[in-house]
Amino acid sequence: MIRFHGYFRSSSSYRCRIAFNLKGVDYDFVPVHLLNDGGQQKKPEYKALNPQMLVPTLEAGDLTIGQSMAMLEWLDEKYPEPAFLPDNADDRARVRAFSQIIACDIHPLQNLRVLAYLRENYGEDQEGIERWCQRWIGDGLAACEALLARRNKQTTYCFGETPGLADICLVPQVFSAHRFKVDLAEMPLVRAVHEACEQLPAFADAHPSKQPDAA
Ligand SMILES: N[C@@H](CCC(=O)N[C@@H](CS)C(=O)NCC(=O)O)C(=O)O
Repeated sequence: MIRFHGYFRSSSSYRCRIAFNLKGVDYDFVPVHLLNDGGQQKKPEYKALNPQMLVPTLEAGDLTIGQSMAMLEWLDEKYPEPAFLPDNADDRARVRAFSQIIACDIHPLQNLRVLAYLRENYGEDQEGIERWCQRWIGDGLAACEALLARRNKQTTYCFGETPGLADICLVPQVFSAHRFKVDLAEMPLVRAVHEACEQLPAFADAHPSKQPDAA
């Protein structure tokens, strides 16, 4: 049985929850509260599992890994249906490029430890933090919108008629955009994909508000 250590509001945990649901894979959930007890991700027993002290962590037999994108690809290889990636190299590259805007260039800048650092070392207040997040999430999602506009044909999900890796990354990022009051008015394609995904139980059931550890 897979053990999955995560936190309800963590985007990278949210990605994996969507992925488990789409694949129909069961797992034991181990909550790691990022704020309680000074941050349970910093406890030695968790650090032994994940030296980065970040959620999520996945354990399956001999495998213990952090990094949600590695988990998504592992799940896709272990449980090929439904596929998260298209069947040709060019389309796979498009999907990965879109997903990596979110996973590599947006999400790290809004991470709890980065925001805490801005507060503690640069004296940022809540308004300053929101402006920081709005800037980086807004710029990144604007690039995602441009990539969606560039598709040869408009599709229900990011890159097809079934949801895949790009959608798995986009939906949690839009959740964070709402949380940090990012204006998505000029991003109709991002909003349309988000709305379509939210209609699917795999996405709806993965929403932070539905998790057992939701505060
Ligand atoms: N690139 C990593 C990012 C993991 C990450 O940043 N996790 C955040 C929650 S979304 C975290 O654990 N933050 C705890 C902290 O900042 O102390 C992944 O995709 O798994």
